[in-house]
Amino acid sequence: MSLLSDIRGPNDLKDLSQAELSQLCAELRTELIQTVSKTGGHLAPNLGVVELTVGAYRALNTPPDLMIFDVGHQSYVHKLLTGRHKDFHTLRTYGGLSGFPKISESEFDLYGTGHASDSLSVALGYVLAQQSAAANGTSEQSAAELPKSSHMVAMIGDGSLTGGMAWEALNHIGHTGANMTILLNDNEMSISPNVGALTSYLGRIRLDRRYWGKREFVQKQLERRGKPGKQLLDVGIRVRDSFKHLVVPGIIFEELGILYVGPINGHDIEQVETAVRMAKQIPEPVIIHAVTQKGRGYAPAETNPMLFHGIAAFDVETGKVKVNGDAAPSYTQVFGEALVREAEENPDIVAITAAMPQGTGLDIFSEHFADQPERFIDVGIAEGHAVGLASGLALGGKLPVVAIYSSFLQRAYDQIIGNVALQDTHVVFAIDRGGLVGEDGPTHHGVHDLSYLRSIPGMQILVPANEIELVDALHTALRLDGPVALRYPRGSGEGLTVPQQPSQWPYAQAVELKRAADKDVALLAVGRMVAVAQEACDLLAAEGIGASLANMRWVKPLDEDYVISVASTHRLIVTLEENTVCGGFGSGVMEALAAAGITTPLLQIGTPDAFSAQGTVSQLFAELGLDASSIAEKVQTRLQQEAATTEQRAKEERATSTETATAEPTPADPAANFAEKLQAKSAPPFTNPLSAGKSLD
Ligand SMILES: Cc1ncc(C[n+]2csc(CCOP(=O)(O)OP(=O)(O)O)c2C)c(N)n1
Repeated sequence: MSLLSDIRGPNDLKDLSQAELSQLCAELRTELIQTVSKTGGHLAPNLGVVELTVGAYRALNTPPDLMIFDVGHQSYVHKLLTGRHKDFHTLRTYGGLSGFPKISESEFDLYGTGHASDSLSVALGYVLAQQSAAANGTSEQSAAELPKSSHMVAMIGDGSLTGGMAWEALNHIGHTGANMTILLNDNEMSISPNVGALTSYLGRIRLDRRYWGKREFVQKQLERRGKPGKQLLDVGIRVRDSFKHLVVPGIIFEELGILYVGPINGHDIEQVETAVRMAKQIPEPVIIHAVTQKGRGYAPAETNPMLFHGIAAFDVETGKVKVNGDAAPSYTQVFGEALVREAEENPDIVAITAAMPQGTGLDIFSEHFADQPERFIDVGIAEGHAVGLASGLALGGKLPVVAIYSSFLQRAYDQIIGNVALQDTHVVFAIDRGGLVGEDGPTHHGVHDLSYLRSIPGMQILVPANEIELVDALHTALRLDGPVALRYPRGSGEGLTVPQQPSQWPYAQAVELKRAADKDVALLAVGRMVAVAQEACDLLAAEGIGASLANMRWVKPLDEDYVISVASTHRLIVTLEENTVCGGFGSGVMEALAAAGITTPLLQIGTPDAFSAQGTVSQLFAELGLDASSIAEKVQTRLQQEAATTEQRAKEERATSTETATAEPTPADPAANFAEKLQAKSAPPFTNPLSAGKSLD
């Protein structure tokens, strides 16, 4: 008899016996392993929080009590306990359950997370809003909308606790004394082993056998906190004599005004439940330090929690990833290997990651230069610091390469502007996951970087179209001055053989790939869209439409001479990018045309001004009209519109002319000829059911 399928909400956990709880945890683990083995996802983090989530929910009354999850990659157990068991097989698929909490998915998902270290700020804001409503009274309606007497628990990992935003929140939480619980899930891991002084600090607490693992101690400690009541407790909190400093673990939190409880065994439901129950009763902020094992209960994940942090589909028996043997090396790998070759030549190169050595390919670098550890820096989940640090390193004579995913680099926007661009330091930003990333969905799509970087004075932005170009772009970026960004997508390259000796790109020059005899349209593409545009060119050619094509390579500085030259000779300019059309590459082309006073029609194709869904990249390309047939269809439609407009204008001009008012267009009229050509060729136009009605124009 399955217990899991009968759980409708967290309150259903309350009546379960110890034996049933053990069975439930086993069922949860089986479900996690079976589902993620098919869909891929964050397995090890979730296996590690099974008891932590169950124990916390047993102590809470949900709703109105609520839990919020930092990053949210460990929220699968929460999803399974909050009415989503039936749909769990759709995890991370197109139209299915999100791999992260999502407000629109469930009333139990208080907040849509995906990026690290923000849970404490959000939780505090929520608590303060409730406090304010309770203290001041709001309008009848909004007071009614707020859940009554709810308690907020924020679950945050030791990795995410390294992020600056979490410490800004701790600072504020201690100051406000807000009644909330921080459930610190300490598994000693970020994606890779956690780094930094805080980690060493937590490690010292963990290793102190006076506290860890002794249930009596936990019990006593909790009693000391809770039982004597608030009055005693207040005294207890305030009296911070030196002896207590020596013996009470977690003093760093206590000094900030946050009561520390722990360390407790995060796999002991009773300990977790007791701790959360006590924390709920204490009208102060409390941090419960729970020690857990990442990947718990599945041997391959316990042995290799890094691999199983976020894993593709795998074989449950062997724990081996089901790899496509023919897949070309990823852009990430090509970048990592190329940087090693460059750094062999240039001893000033220093590589920086913000807790993502594997994800960015810098693990290759760190292993290669293991004997020069000063050349590889992992700052933890601290993107802003990584960028500030890079600028200082550059000022000190180093050549820093900061490798960060496009969406996570958003965290460091101020540092990119103030610490790097304004100082004109030569920092190279290697921006991985530029474009649509697939199943991780909207929090992780890297579709804003071209826009947010393009507006920064002095920023140079290179967008390689394949893995050979990636190596060349890196080679080029390392030889420029000032801030330089190169951005490339997630996943496999095109399978091209990367030459050992890279080439340097001519500065701000596009590469024309095709010049059509009939200059109907010029496609200007960057990155992965170059290959798609090539296909679109072929489809257009089959329809008798002459399409020229250029790989623009440089989003900034733009090859304006080239843009102006094709705009002067073609009927339509089309820009193609895997970035939002708002302020991206196409906007750069538009600005260049406007500045030159050129009025050639422009069609900008990219991701829309909306958050894109999760799914495979090809599903998303089809949905967003970024695949070749959708592009060809849009181009054809736009050409027809332009031809019709031109013809209409010509008609109006003829009508106003007294001599030729009744004359028919002559066969030599180019607009009429072109309109005829399109009409003859284009009925019916390309059919793409997936893109119907979803034009991005
Ligand atoms: C701002 C930001 N940077 C990087 C990441 C990538 N990331 C996702 S989970 C994770 C590690 C989190 O470690 P921890 O909080 O300890 O959770 P665990 O997986 O160990 O349970 C990282 C670095 C992110 N989601 N957000």
